[in-house]
Amino acid sequence: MKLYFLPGACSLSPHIVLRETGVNFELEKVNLQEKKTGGGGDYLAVNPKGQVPVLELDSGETLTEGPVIVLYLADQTAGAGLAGAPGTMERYRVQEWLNHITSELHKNYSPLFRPATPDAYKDIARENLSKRYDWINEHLAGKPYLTGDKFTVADAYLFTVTRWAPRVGIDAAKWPNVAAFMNRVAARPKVQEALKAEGLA
Ligand SMILES: N[C@@H](CCC(=O)N[C@@H](CS)C(=O)NCC(=O)O)C(=O)O
Repeated sequence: MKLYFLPGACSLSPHIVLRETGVNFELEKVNLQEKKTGGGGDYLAVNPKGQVPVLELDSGETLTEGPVIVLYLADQTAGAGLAGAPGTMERYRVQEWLNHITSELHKNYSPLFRPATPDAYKDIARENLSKRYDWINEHLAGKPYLTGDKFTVADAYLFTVTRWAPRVGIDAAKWPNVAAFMNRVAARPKVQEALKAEGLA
């Protein structure tokens, strides 16, 4: 399998999951501005949406959308226990979190990275994120991970997007349970490996 990624972008989430599962994979860094693959090819031919992540399967087929890629990976390596079994409440809880993170966090961060976004819009996006982190902070009280004691693919995604907070003027330290969660996930050996491989550690 091959993961198309950009260092520190949302592709870090499936990158962490790939390492946590222990499968063999390759990485290919994408130039998102020029929409070029690492080898200088047309990235839009890989993903017409022009975004990372993309997971290229051994069959040559590609899968896009981070929350779907991580569930695919969890299902291929069910023994790693990263998303609960399909059809169980454990799985629906993980999906509930993936959906929340993608729609309420990830896509509130995105406009904060675009220079053309008006300041008033950025203020609203920061306010939305703050409200979400208030709730996540409460939820994480007494729990190491989002769904309880076990690390899941949802934790990899929350970690990935919350790493962006300081870059967009959000101080995650004001949510102590979120800050502790970030340290806990960052300390996982496979997460360290992923950060190092992306040049972020
Ligand atoms: N819905 C997609 C969104 C992916 C996404 O927003 N990727 C960003 C990086 S974090 C990207 O590639 N941005 C470049 C662009 O949209 O042109 C997913 O969840 O995978």
